Amino acid sequence: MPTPPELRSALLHHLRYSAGVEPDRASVLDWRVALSHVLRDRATAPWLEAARRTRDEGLKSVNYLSMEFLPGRLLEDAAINLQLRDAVVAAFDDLGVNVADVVDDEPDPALGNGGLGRLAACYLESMSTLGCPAYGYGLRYERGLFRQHFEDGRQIERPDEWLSHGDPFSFTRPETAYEVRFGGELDEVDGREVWRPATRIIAAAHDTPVVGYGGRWVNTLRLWSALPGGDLLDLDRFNAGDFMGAADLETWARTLNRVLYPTDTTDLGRELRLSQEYFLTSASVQDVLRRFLATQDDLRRLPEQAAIQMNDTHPAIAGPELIRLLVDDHGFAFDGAVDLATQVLSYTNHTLLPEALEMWPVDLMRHLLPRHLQIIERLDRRIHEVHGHAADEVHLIEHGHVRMGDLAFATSHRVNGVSALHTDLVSRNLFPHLEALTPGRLINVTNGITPRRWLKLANPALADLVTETIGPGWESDLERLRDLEHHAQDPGFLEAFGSAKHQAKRRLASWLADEHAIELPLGSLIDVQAKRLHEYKRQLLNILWTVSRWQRIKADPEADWMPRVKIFGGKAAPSYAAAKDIIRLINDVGRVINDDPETRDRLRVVYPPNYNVTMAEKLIPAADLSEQISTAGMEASGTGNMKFALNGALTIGTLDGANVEIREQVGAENFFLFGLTAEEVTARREQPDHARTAIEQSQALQDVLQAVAEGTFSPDEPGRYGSLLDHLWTSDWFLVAADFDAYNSSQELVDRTYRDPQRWQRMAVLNMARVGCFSSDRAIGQYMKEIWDLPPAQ
Ligand code: H2P
Repeated sequence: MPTPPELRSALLHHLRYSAGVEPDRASVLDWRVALSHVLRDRATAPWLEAARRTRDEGLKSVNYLSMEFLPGRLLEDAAINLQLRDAVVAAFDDLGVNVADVVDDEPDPALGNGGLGRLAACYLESMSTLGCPAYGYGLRYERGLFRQHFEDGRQIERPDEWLSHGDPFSFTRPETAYEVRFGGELDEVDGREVWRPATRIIAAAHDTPVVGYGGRWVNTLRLWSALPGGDLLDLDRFNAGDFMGAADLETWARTLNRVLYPTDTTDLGRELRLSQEYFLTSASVQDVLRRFLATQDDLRRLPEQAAIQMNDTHPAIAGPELIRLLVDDHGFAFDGAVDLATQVLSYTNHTLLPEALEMWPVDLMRHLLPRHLQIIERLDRRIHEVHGHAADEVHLIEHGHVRMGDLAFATSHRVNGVSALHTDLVSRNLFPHLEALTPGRLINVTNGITPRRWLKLANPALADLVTETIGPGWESDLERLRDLEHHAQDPGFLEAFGSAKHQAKRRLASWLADEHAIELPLGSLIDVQAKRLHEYKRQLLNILWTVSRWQRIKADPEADWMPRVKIFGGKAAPSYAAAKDIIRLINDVGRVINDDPETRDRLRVVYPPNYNVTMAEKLIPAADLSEQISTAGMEASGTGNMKFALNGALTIGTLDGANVEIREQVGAENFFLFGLTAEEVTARREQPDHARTAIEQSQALQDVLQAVAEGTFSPDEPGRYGSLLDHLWTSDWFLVAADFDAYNSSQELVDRTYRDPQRWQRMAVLNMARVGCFSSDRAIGQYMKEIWDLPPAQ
């Protein structure tokens, strides 16, 4: 373990030789470059050692394919896991450099949308912590997800330049590169299919070390980018003066990893997205085979050495790709290749939403991946040959589309849902026929979160209190938090717990003031909904209730209202008009309410733009109340719900996703439950005119909708929310109206409970103490045992 003076000289060394400046001329960026190199150096020895052991001891490794990774800032997390954070702080102090500025200088790579990408990052970190050899495979989007701004309350998207100052914590490996082919024709030569592709793009690796807690094991996050190779530039066209046209192919190649998820509402957008998915998958699967063949030559043994996990359907082309490589390049018979691929592959389903279960038009597939389409058709025939009539309802291709969820299921030996309720719904509503053909293939692994980032890094005051109270070690054994239960009645501990929350609120307040010129009234109940914007997550329910609260305060200003701050964080997909309307409504309502002198000391709306992992690290520790209010049956799991509970917030939520299990763990009396159940949701949707009926039964909701319709929050354009209101009155698929009154009653109970600070804190302590099972270490332990067939810890 290096001492602060050793770290200090290492920082000075890298400042000089990696950043190329002297200390008196160094900018914050220079210091960050130096720190990145110092930490990377420390990660490198265990990283190389992990790779060597994996090779020499023939350890099986996991290959986690994901179109999204939301790692958050890397440096502080690496310092914590290398157990160097205190020494780094001391070294910078000694150098007279403000370490907070250096940490804040690091961009937050937005290589994902929300929970799915963040889960991938938590899992990779847990695999390192548990010593499970693993590669995370993704794309190195040059610009990531967009940067969100608000203009007149509307979401505006701007490119996110996270790489503009380089990526000093990673290694670029131009020699770890694979050709990925697209388009072209199929030929039959000597009875074998030969694919003659039209385009070949080189995928090159960028590796980021992922340090496990304690620094004993380090895995790799390998992100691909298209290499603008010489072949991509058409020199004849260039020399003829057509400079732009000459670079067409090069532009297309770079487009593959330019942004995350281009809008797929156009044909070209869809083509690009499928190309991105194939680019990631093909490069990764080729890499898995190359690594295997570097030490062995009998590919039939691949399942003993490699597991490939498909994170949702985005990499579902992995099945056909692995089969293609085995058949076309390694001489396997089709059936043998399918069996082998299935033993290696597994698939996590993260959603029941039809729009997220990809279906690619057959024509597009034929145009882009003709050989894969042929393999999928053959797989489909094979299922029917093997299972006969039992497979009558199973179709990998239907209505001119390839069903990627079914394809992923059919080519995996294990499929998992991400919470108990979700897995049950997947089994009943999504894959009932496939599951009947292969009983036992579908299992549940409830999601988890890493306590290193989500408690130790994000909430230092609370983390220190936990260590003082129950001793160290909880970071890698989160069930130990149970010991806190013994302190739930101790007034001294409850006071310290309350003061840790207050510190987190102060940190949030100073960040909001500095970055967004927003004032946070510290004496209020801090109520947070932070997640991707989606109608099913029901930010709309939250903001309509906020309007209702405002109206009630105004109607009875003398009453003793518990002050609240409603904080929102989240981005909407650029083409998702309804979600963008909701964003605008939140901002419009916020402007009116926050300016109202009659209510502003009792109700505020705060919506800082550009929600990301770094913002989550500030919001979550400060929250008193966690909003997990999705329409039951629609949120697969949620992981924010776990992070808030771990940080001592109480949840107001529906019986949805992992809320169900969180409530079981923390106790029904420590959870604010409301709303229809998943079954009731299904039944309610079938009732004719249920939307209108629900609104007509709620005077409070009618008052709110009337205010919105009259333009109270959009006086310059009273009709602004016409379509949103229309939807509520006529269809209300997400059952905002049906749950409105129940949500209100639950919110009133929140107020009453919060009035008794000791009681609230006791409940919060019990929440924290009882959510240890939602550690991603537990989840990964389950994946290792039940899916990847790996021994517990290596
Ligand atoms: C999704 C699901 C969440 C789930 C997460 C990880 C797709 O994330 O909707 O319920 O917890 O995957 O399994 P999100 O909505 O946050 O983008």
